This record gives sequence, C-alpha cells and structure tokens, in this order.
Amino acid sequence: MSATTTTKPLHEAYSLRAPREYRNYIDGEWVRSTTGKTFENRNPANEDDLVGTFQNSNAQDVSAAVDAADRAFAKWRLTPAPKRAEFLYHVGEILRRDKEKIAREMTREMGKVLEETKGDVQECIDMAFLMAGEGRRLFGVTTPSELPNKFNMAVRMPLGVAGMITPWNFPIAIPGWKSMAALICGNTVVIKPASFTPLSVVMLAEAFEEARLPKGVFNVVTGSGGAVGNPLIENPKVRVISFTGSTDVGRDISIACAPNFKHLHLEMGGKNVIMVMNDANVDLAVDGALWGAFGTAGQRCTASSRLVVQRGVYQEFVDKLAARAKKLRVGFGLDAKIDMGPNISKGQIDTVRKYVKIGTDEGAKLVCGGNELKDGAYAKGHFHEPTVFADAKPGMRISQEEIFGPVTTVIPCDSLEEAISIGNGVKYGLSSSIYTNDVRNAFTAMRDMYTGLFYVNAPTIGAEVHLPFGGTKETGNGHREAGVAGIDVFSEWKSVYIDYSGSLQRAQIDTETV
Ligand code: UN1
Repeated sequence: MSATTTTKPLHEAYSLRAPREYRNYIDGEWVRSTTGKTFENRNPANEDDLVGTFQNSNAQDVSAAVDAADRAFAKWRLTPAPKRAEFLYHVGEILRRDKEKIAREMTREMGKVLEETKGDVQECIDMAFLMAGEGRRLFGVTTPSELPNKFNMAVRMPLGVAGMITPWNFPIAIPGWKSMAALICGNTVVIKPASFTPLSVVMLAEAFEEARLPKGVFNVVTGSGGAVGNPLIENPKVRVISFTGSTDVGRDISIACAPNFKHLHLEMGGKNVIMVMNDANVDLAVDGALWGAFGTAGQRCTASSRLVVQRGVYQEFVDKLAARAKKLRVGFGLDAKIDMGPNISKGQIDTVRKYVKIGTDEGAKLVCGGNELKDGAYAKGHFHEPTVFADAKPGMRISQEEIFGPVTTVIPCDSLEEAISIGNGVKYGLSSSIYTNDVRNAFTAMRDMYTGLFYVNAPTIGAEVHLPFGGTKETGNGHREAGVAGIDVFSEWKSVYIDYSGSLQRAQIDTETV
C-alpha cells in the first residue's frame, strides 16, 4: 500500500472527488440541515483523508423530507407503473455509465476493494433494471367468484412514504434494493444512510436527479440514528420502514413501530455456515471459504464465519485455508493487487480484537492472523489480519456471535447430521452452504438448514438480486427483500369484487346457483 503514503492529497493521487460539504436531498433540492452542523466522513484506510462533510441533521430535517415525500406521493402513485419504470431504467443507465467512478468513491469511503465496490454498484444497477421490468408486471391475482356474474381480483397498492435506514457494508446496493422496489410500487422514499457511507447514497440521489425523477419522490437525510433514524421511524406519515443492520437495533425499531402497527422489514445479523463433507472438493471449499470469510473483510451479514468440516478432510482443509489466508494482501482497496481492505472503523477493530481474545481464552486454536495491523502504511487506517480459529466447539462465543470482521471459525464434525445440527445451532438464520459431491448430502442439507439462503458448492455470500434475500430467526422478521418478495414489502393487497349481476348476491349464503 505504498501509494497511500504519497505526498499528494489522496484524492488527487487516485483521481477522486475533492473533499467538500455535501447536503441533504429534500424535495429535489440540495439543502443544508437546520442544525447548521456537519459531520466528517473519513477514509477507513487512511483517516487523514477526508471524503467530505455531511449534514448533521435533526427531526426538523426529517419532517421536511417526509412532508416532501408525502406531497410527491399524491402524484407518483397515480403515475402509471411503466412510466415510473422509465426513471428506474434511466437511473440504471446512469449508474452503468458511472460505475467505475462511483465504485472508486465507495472504496475510499467504505474500504472494500475496487472489484467488490464495482459489484456493489452492479447490484444496484441490476435492481434498477429488475424493478423497472416490474413496472410492466406488478402482477396481481384474478380468480373466479363463487357467484355468477361477478369478477374477483387482487391488486397491489403502494403504502405511501417509505423510510429506509441503510447500512455501510453495501452502501449503494442495499439502498438500491430497497428504493427501486419501493418506487416501482408507487411509494416515495426517505433514506437515512449509514453515517460511515453517506456519499454512496448521495451519489444515488445524484443519479435520480439526473434522471429527472419528480421532486420529493426520493429524499436523503444524513445524520445519526438517534437524531434522524428515530424521527423517521416515529413519523406517522411514514407507512413502512425497511432497515438493514444489527439485530439489537432491529429489535428497538420493531418495538418503536409496534404501537402504530407500522409496516416493518428487518434484515439483521448472521452467523453463516459452510459445511464441508468428506466427499467434497477440498480446494474448491477452501476457495469458497476464503472468499466467503474475507471478502468485504468479513463485514457482510452473509459472511462465512463458521466452517464446519468433516473429520476425514478436516486437517487438510485447515492447513490449506490457513496457508491461503496468510497470503492475502491487506491494504487500501484502490491499490492494485490488494485482496482485502480495512475494517470500517476503530470500533469495529476493537470488536474484532475482543473476539480474538475471547476465542483464544475459550481454547480455540489460532492458526492464522489474530493481530491488528498498525505499522507503516497501516498506521492511519483500521486494518486487521485475516484470522482463522480452528478446533473450535459449537458452543463457543466465537462460534455463536456475529463478529463482522475478518475472523472465521473452523469446527470439526463427524457426520452430515452433526454438521446440520451445528449449522442450525445459532440464533441467526441468514445463509448456509454445503460442499459435497453427493447429491443426497446436498438435498438433505437443502431441506434441513433453516436459513433464508442456501448454497451448494459455493460460499454463503453472493446472492443475486432477483431472488428473495433475507433470513430466519433473529436475522429477520419474516419478510424478504429483492426479487418479487421485495415488492411484497412495499405494497399492500386490495381485493376487489365487481358484481355485474344487477341483483344483490350474498357470498357464502346464496350458494344454490346450480
Ligand atoms: C449484506 O451482507 O448485508 O449475498 C448483503 C451477498 C451480497 C449481499 C450481502 N450480494 O453477500
């Protein structure tokens, strides 16, 4: 990571935006917060590098954004869905044109390597096009009536203003998943982006602005969870909240939404498992485990943070994984040949360090990594070595709790049944995977893993946008985003009965029709 030590300002060395003050996007205008205060956003690979300052907003700003979204809803909901789709296609084209530029800014703001931030933008593009296509579908149901000369159907209605609280690990993909689905259904949007990655959502708003989305349909308010997130959740004009983040925060949001029965979609923690069977291709499993555990520096809800390996291939797997993990090159994600970027913050590094100590104290064997990287070019960032614990027990805290960093835990097992039982033996249920060449193992695990996502011969990460995304147990609250399931979050059913018989017909009573 020599280039980060350049004497030029980092944004000049890497052709990035010069730091400046960014504003909220409310009612189609870029406006300052009424607080007059801003907060700083810095590069997690180099804290000397200021990405920009962002509005430290409050409840008044949220209220202005929600009012704008509420006003815009009156017209947007009546705009034919295929016309709404035109805006989404346009945004998709703009994002495609600017993909590399946007991804570079995202790597600077969030840390993951450029290939991955390009993938993140691609997910947003994919969702824009998928949901634009929905503009000509948004399928409802038609079904026969039990009575003659009567027509029955169920149609989807928008809800109104949709509030979104989005995470920093997929800073444009997840805002894209949520907002594209909400918009195509006819809702309007207010987003509070994570304070580590507000620029990514500002760039999405810039794309909507360029696509000439009507004023007030898409709004962004930056600031803290307490000052912006809470008023958004509590605002009675906001009809649905979609949140991606930790299970603890999700629980609080759930409680806050309950008194008003506000619709709520939650996407929370994970402790995902890769199961490796004796008959697996071990090299392929090691490839998958490396990518699943250390992609995004382990900061994915879907990260492969548990590796349950059958004893016949256990030692080979552990040795190969540790050897490969040691070779991963850690650094600034815009430098060529870097495999893994920093963690998002000092706080996240502290969490990783805490769990490395917990794992060691619990008696698991550290076979790779275990240290924060602080010297030389690492001094200004939040770096940690890729870390592998082996010989862990399923009940250990490192096998149970979400770490959200570059740490994975290998647990030996004797059979498929034991692997499945260990795999399911956590409070989360997002993603799971099996490496096997035996179709019976694959289908048994597919049936018995109680997770929202399941993979065969692939790691636990890498979901595609046209399938439902989400998890069971403490990962979610029964909803899914992405795919057609995303439409369900942002629409409500209206069942419609049209009686053209000209006489009173009583359902369930006038049954003698033949
Ligand atoms: C997340 O970690 O919050 O399946 C989302 C994946 C990505 C999305 C991850 N497509 O890993």
